[in-house]
Parts: sequence; C-alpha cells; structure tokens
Amino acid sequence: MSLMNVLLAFALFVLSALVLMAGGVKKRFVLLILLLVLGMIACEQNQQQKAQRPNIIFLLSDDQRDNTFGAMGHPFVRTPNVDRLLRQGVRFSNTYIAEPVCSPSRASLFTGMHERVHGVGFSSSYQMTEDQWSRSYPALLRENGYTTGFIGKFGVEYYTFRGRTAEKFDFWYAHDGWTKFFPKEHDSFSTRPYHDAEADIITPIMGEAISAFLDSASTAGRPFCLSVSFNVPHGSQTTSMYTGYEGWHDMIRPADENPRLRGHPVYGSLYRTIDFPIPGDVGTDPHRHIPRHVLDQDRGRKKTYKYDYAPGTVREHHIRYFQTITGMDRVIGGMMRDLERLGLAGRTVIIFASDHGLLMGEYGMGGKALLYDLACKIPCFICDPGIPAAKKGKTVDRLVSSLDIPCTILDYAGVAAPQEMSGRSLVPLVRGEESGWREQLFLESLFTLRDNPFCEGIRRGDWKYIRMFDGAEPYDESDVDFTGRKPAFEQLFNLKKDPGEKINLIDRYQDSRLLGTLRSSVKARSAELNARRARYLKTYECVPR
Ligand SMILES: [Ca+2]
Repeated sequence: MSLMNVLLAFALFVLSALVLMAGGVKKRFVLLILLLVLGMIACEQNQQQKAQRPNIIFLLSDDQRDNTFGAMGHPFVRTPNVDRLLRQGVRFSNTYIAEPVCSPSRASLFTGMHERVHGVGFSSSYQMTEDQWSRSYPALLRENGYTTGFIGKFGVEYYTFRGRTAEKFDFWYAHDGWTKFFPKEHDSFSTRPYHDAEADIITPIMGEAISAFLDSASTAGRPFCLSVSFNVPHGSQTTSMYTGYEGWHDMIRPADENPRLRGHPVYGSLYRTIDFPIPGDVGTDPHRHIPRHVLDQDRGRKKTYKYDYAPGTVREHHIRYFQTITGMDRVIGGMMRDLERLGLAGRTVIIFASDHGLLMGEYGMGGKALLYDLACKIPCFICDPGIPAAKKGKTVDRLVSSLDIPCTILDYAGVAAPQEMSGRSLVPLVRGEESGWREQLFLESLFTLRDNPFCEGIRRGDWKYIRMFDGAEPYDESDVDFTGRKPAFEQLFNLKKDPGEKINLIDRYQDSRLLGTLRSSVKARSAELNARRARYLKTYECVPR
C-alpha cells in the first residue's frame, strides 16, 4: 500500500468517526460530502495503480539447454534479438527446472509447486483439477483484471480439461502434444489449430498469433499477460523438418534437401558449413555413468524422440536444433517490433525460460529426465523496462528455480502468491537486491517411464549431490517416500572443477562431512515436500486420472 493510500484510509477513518459523532444536520451533511470526495479520490488512486500494472509476456522454449543464445556465450548460434533483450535485461545463470520433463515441468510453472506436491506428471496418478488451475498464475491474473492469452504448446491438457482449456484464457491459439514443423501438411488434434495460419512453419505461425494478440490487447484498456510456449528446439519438431524419405525419423539426411527449405535464410544452409565439435562421448557406453541396473538405456530411453545419438546423425540434429533456436529468435524480434509499434515496450515485462534442457550425446545419452546440468539447467532472463540503465545487462548467478517464475509474474501484477507456491519472486534480484537469497536448491525428477529411476538432489555452492531410487510406474505418495530406503545409486559432482559432471566423487567423499551435510539436506527437503503433499491432499481435491 502506498503512503498516499495509507493517508487516505486514515482520513476516511477520521471523517467517518466525525460523521458519527457530529451533532447538527448541517455539520453531518458537510462531513458526508467530504467523505464522498475522499472516497472518490481513493477509488481513482486504486484505478490508476491498477492501470499502471505492467503487461507481462512469458516466453517458454521446449528442450532448450542453458547457454544456447549468442549473448550467453554460445560459439556460433545467431540470436540477435534475444541478445538485445539480454543486454536490456537481467540474466539468471544458475536456473534449474523443477522437473526436467515437458508436462510436469509446465504443471509446475503454472502452479508453482514441485511435481510431488501438485501430483501431475507423466508417471503420477493424478490429473490437474479445476481447483489447482484456479490458483495458477494465468487464472489468478485473469481474476485480477488481466487479459490473458496462451499461444503454442500447452502440454498439460492430456491430464485435464480435455478440449476445454481454451475457456481458461481470453485468447487461445494452442495445442497439446507434439505438433509438426509444417502443421498444415498434417491433420491431427495437435496440427489442426494451425490450419488457418498464413505461414507454413510452426514458429512463424506462433509469431502471427503473437501479433494478433498484441494488436487486440493494446486497445483493451487493461494490462495483459501472454504466455507463449514455443515447441522448439524439441526433437519432434526437428525430425519433421524433412519427412520425404525412408528413415526420416533418424534425421540421416540434411533437412535442406527438402525443396521447401532449400535456400531458406534460417532452415537452409545456416550452420551447415561450420565445423563445430560434437560431444566427444557420443556413441560411448552410457552405463559407465549410470549403471545398467539403475537405468537400462535399452528399456525404452534410447530411440525416444530421436535422442539416440550416433555419430552419423548427431551433427544433423545439432544443426537443426540451432536453426530452430534462430527461427524462434526471429519471431521474438517480430514481437519486439510489435511492442514498439504499439507503444507497449516501455510497460511490458518479458520473462524467458525453457521447460528443461537436453542431453545431445553427452555421457553417450540423449534426452532429459535426469539431474545433469545439461538436462535440468535452463536459459532464463527477465527484461523489465522499469529498471535503471545501470542494472541492465547484468548476470545474476544466484540459485534460481523455475518455481520462482509464477511468483515473479504474480509479483509484477501485484497479486499475492498462494501459500502453496514454494518459489520466490525474482523481482528483488532483478533490482539488484540479493541479500537473504537461498543458498541451496532441491532438485527432483519423478519421470519413471522407460526405466528412469526417481532422482532427487541438491545444489549448493560448487556442489551437486544426486541420489536415485528404483522407479514405480505409475507412482503414488508412498513410492516417493524414501525414508529409510538405501539409494540405488548416488552421484557427487564439483561443478567448479568439473562443470561437465564427468567425475563422480561419491566414493572419494564417502565419509566426509560435506557429503553427510548434502545427504541430510536432500533427506530433509524430500520429507518436507512429502509432508506438504499430505497437507495439500487434505486441503484440495485431487483427482486420479
Ligand atoms: Ca520439453
């Protein structure tokens, strides 16, 4: 509450008391008029404050690992538009996703909770409920006067609402599942929403929708919150760039052989002539890193979304991966021009994140759902036009969670975060206030399809500790209560000396105080989250699926 509001409230209180005590009719009348005028001023103040709330655009990419924009230091990817946003914004260079796989990661971004608390994931037993949605950031902003929009991959609808998600937003141009690079060439529930677009390629199609939303929202007279969920550089998009030959799923031929892409400024020869290195451990034995009895790569993890990296195809996948990031950058550039054209740039906060990272051959593995930095660390930044020039272009290396993002959005909108959200607003970090920030961060991966184990871990200082347990599919609350259970496998990495997480120090530090402390921290946080889940189940209706 501003000082002006406090003074107004006090004046109203005093006047009300005087009216009650005043003797003569005339006196009462004069005081009542004064009361009315002050009430009108208070209302006006409130309206002005509401009108001053910023617009918010939350951009989410799909499977994009950290450090994959030019201004983040990537050696060759070209992303001039995002680079400009990074120069104007604040980057969070130690951001971890709450759950390193698509759908539960998104459920966590909406609800601000870890998967084991909200209970909605590929391997869990529950669906998202109306109750849960009503306390998500889009629902809360809509309830508080924001125009809300959603564009692109929603990714949670499988488990909820089923065809009725459009009702949850004022503007909806979106799909669930995996749409195609050329969606108009296919007829399915995930491609049909885009058949009326002008463009042919999915990312510029989303750009058209962004323009349409901004055009209408700019005249609506109230702030907006637009969530854009790009479905690149996900492997299912890059495989479908060129489907005109036998074995297209394996990306064995260059995509610019597709006549529709030949000569294209982004999807043609870009990056094809650069001699970039592919990971040195592509095609090596993954079980040297995580033993077969803990995660057998032959039980489904290989051959998934074409993340089965072999030396023959890994280069082509890298080229397409970075082309689609540049394609996304172009659409973001178009969005920035729209914001300028419509006079919105000075009052629109842009937040960027990815739903998780990706292994692209490192450790002899592909894919996600593990707690290696490459899979669970994400690019993240906030471009807030309200911060002073001296604060722009900074990098903050504090530990940040994707669960902080919904709290940040709510904070910008002046809406209180529900008590079950476990993140913290990043607004103080954006403004350069770092004191009292968290010193450690709990990580988890509860995706147990394809032989994946339950993983949980902790990041603190230079260290990351991970413990794994045999997975259950589907799992319920008792399966993720690890009290008294011996981990099937543990990892300890010193990220400062070994940023690639190749040297597991668990045996060397077996009896150390450091490892003892990290183990206790994981156990304590794991038990605390299970207790939160128990309380959550008592408070809100949770619906099995
Ligand atoms: Ca994803």
